[in-house]
Amino acid sequence: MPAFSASTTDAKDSITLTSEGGAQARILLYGAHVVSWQPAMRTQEQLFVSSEARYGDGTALRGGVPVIFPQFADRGPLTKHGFARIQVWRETRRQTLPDGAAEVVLSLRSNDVTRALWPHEFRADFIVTLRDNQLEMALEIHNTDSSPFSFTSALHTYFAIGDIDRTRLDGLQGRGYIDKNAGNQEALDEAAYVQCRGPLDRVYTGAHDTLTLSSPTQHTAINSEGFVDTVVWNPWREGSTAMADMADDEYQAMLCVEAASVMEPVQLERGQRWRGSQTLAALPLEVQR
Ligand code: TA6
Repeated sequence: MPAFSASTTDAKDSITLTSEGGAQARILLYGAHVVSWQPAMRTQEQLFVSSEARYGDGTALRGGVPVIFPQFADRGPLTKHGFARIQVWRETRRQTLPDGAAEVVLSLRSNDVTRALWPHEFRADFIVTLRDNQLEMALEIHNTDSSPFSFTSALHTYFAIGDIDRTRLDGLQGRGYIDKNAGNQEALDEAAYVQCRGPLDRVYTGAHDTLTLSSPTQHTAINSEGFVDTVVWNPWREGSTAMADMADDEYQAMLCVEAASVMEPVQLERGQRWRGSQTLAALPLEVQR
């Protein structure tokens, strides 16, 4: 099972996109996993990948943007977070858009392995569109079966934030959430912004406006469409220590802000399609609060 190497950018198992103005993103075919995003205006990597990350042979990479489908976490009978992140996807299109954006489409069809786990026919397309200071990731699910199915899903984005003590997430004030660390209790977030001071694992329910993530290395507007929930997760020291694929202190350098559909499974009739996307836009660091 290969260890993840950030320096190998031309490996045959990954795709590197470059926008007209020099932004770069790298996507592994394994999991259609975005593992790197560097907008044109930044010198810092914007996605966290653990120094202990491994991938392949059923192991999901710790960091980047795992594609979660058809089951979020352990909310169902499947393996945790479903199988999309541990399947090898196929590149089906790559193009430059008229505005200079670089785009790639990776696809996954139901196959013997997925059918044995989840008996449905589907096609999944993951579309990554890189503009100079924006990364758009869209997951499209097409029910190619003769009967309906339902699923939960997420883009489990790990942001590289540099210092968890100087990181805040704005845009969730007044929203209800399910607190996984408190036995899935419902709560209302009255705080002006989310700041981690210990382990945090929340599913914010229902649609909301733009979120803004601010840290020493990050000032990013986060928008989602199609996905109706937002998951915010940091395992803190005890969680990092318990994970074999994360160094004990790496919780200080990451925060997951996930576009998700968790509480209400998406229902797809035969022949129907669903699309969910998360768009990250880099903002100048100097206007950070
Ligand atoms: O999205 C948050 C979460 O469901 C957490 O509860 C935590 O377990 C995390 O995902 C990571 O899951 P993983 O299977 O990648 O270890």
